[in-house]
Amino acid sequence: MKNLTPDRSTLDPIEVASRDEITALQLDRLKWSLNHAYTNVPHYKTAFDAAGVHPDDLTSLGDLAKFPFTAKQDLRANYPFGMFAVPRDQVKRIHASSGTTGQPTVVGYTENDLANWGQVVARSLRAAGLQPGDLLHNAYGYGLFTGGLGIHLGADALGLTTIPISGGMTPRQVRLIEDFKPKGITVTPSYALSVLDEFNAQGLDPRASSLEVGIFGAEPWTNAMRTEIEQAFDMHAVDIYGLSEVIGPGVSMECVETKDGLHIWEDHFFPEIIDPNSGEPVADGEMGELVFTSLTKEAFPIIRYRTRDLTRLLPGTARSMRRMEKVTGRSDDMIILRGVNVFPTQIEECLMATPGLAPHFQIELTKPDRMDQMRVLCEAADANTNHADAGKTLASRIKQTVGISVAVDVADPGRVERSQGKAVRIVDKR
Ligand code: DLL
Repeated sequence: MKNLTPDRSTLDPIEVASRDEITALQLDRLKWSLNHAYTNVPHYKTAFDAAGVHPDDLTSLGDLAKFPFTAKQDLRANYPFGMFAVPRDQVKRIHASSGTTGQPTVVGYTENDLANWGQVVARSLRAAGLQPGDLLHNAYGYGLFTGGLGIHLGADALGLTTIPISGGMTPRQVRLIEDFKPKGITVTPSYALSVLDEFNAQGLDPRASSLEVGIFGAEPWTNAMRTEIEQAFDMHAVDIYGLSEVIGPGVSMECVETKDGLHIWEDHFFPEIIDPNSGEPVADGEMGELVFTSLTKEAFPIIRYRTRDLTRLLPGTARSMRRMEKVTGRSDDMIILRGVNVFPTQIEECLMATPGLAPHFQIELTKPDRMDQMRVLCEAADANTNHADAGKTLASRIKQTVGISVAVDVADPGRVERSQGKAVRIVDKR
């Protein structure tokens, strides 16, 4: 793999500023953001008043803990445009979550918001090792989902040449990578595996492709998966995180030179970690639920938004801004199986460590005889795999490391449903 470490002189000054500079900027911006939300969004006025707090009560960053949380249901209750803080005609762009689990969540951006979003995504793409003039194959979905258009905005801001291929039509993805020779690919890790399969199906060597870096996010993935993808493509694999409610992709990003967690672009997004049960903030370094407050957003300010993503905050390394550890699960995806908490990423880790199995899987939950049962559906890497042996190895690895008994089905290659965007890991038949 090539050394893609960006030249430090090309970074935004704030990326390498002192902590004091960063916190001073955060405090100024936080005061503005709380006032802006309180003055212009009825929901925030009502919520702050009910909690007996006013934006003027904030004199230090720690005072933020006095303010009420915002949850997904607050956004739903104000569907579609009730959380906007500017007149509708100043909103230049609308995005929305898919809404498969209820009413979609609608978010909006002013012209300044789009410019800031472009800046944080540009910063992220640069942290991955891309430079002005490089070619980017953008396979995140275009549309209401923030992935495709958000990355596109940042690629424009950085000065890349973008191939807006979006997700799907996998044979064409491979053909265009072969023909156009992009340096970077932006895609969900699960769809990257589908693209990898297609390389092999066409008899092409993915290691011989032009790709030097993959920028993977929008769903959890493990370091074991990183190693798998890096080896398969002979390229770097780095993690990008974000959520539509906060802006989209580009809230935090892993640096290609360190790959040690994701630097949060703290000049725009203020992070906290809370105990998900008590709601109390915990110290940096402790695990909990990630909460974000926007510092610069005009159309859709968001105050103490509970992401449900579980992680911890770590000090800066390659950049001054704090890091968050790779998100290996969200509380919504946690399966409680006979009293044991299980995340799909734990199954992924066990699977990746089992020889003879391909990296694709789904978890099926059933409840025969009133007892929850988990079945892991996976597939053989090739015709040489002994299905029964590989299945037994995986089941005993899960038993040893996660502590639960599961059934494992090892199907023929190609039998597990492929993702074209975010993978569906859990099929709940209970
Ligand atoms: O997935 C934004 C995005 C697009 C991020 C492209 C990165 C790349 P939503 O559809 O609103 O936005 O989903 C947000 O996806 O709360 C996490 O649970 C999960 N997620 C996003 N990035 C990561 C990641 C986009 N790198 C939700 N690791 C978030 C783990 C992630 N989970």
